[in-house]
Amino acid sequence: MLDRRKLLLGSAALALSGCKVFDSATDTTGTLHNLFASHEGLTQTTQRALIGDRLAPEFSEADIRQGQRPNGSTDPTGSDYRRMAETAFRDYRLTVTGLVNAPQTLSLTDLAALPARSQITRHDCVEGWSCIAKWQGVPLGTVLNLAQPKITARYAVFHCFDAIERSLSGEVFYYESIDLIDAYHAQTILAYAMNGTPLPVANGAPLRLRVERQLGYKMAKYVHTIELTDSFASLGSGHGSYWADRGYEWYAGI
Ligand SMILES: Nc1nc2c(c(=O)[nH]1)N[C@H]1C(S)=C(S)[C@@H](COP(=O)(O)O)O[C@H]1N2
Ligand SMILES: [Mo]
Repeated sequence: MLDRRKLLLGSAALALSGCKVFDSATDTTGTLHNLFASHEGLTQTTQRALIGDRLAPEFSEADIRQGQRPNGSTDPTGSDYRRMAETAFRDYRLTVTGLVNAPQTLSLTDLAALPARSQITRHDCVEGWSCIAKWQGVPLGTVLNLAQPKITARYAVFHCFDAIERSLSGEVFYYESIDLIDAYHAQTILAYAMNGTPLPVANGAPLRLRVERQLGYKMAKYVHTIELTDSFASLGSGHGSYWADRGYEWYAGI
């Protein structure tokens, strides 16, 4: 496992060094340095100790130089998803379930009625590109409070509409998770708008996670269910996320 991880991270590093970074004017050396540092043995605990409650940098409208580059799944093909997309996600519902006292089913109208937060932040993909975009949505903590997490809850798991992998043994739908420290961080939001328009399908419509102090793959798009758990032993192969199950870090701090 460790060797496979080293191998993968080695190829990520190569991809980074050979890649034209999208937002080259914004502190690329810092980004690259932090990426390497985070993958070279700094544990989650050490990163947390260094980071504390720090906010990710926020930018101004003038720093938005291009659209958010779509990556990973960009057009889920499931028939339920397609039907909702055709009617502007009127029938979309977010389910909040698991270790909660008050499970929730929320429409986009319900979510839009909650206090919103807007932030202009930089998205860093492990492949070596970055984009600055404005994200608007509802703080995840606000939604979790509606559901009243049980004292035993430790993680928020995000289940997504897109089948990222298809094989003879079936479809694998994208999944991610964060701990409740990050879930309640001020900049962790469920975004329904981007750069002033409803979230495009390519970027995760109708609802995607923003967790600004971690890498892009943590920011689950096409979220339909948030499940609070105390472990992810029974999720995928047990590392807590689609990419973590394939050798990447679960805690992808930047
Ligand atoms: N559901 C889902 N979420 C996802 C992905 C995906 O393939 N499916 N890709 C991840 C990766 S690797 C990145 S960099 C970002 C890309 O977000 P964007 O398409 O808005 O740029 O989404 C992340 N979240
Ligand atoms: Mo990514």
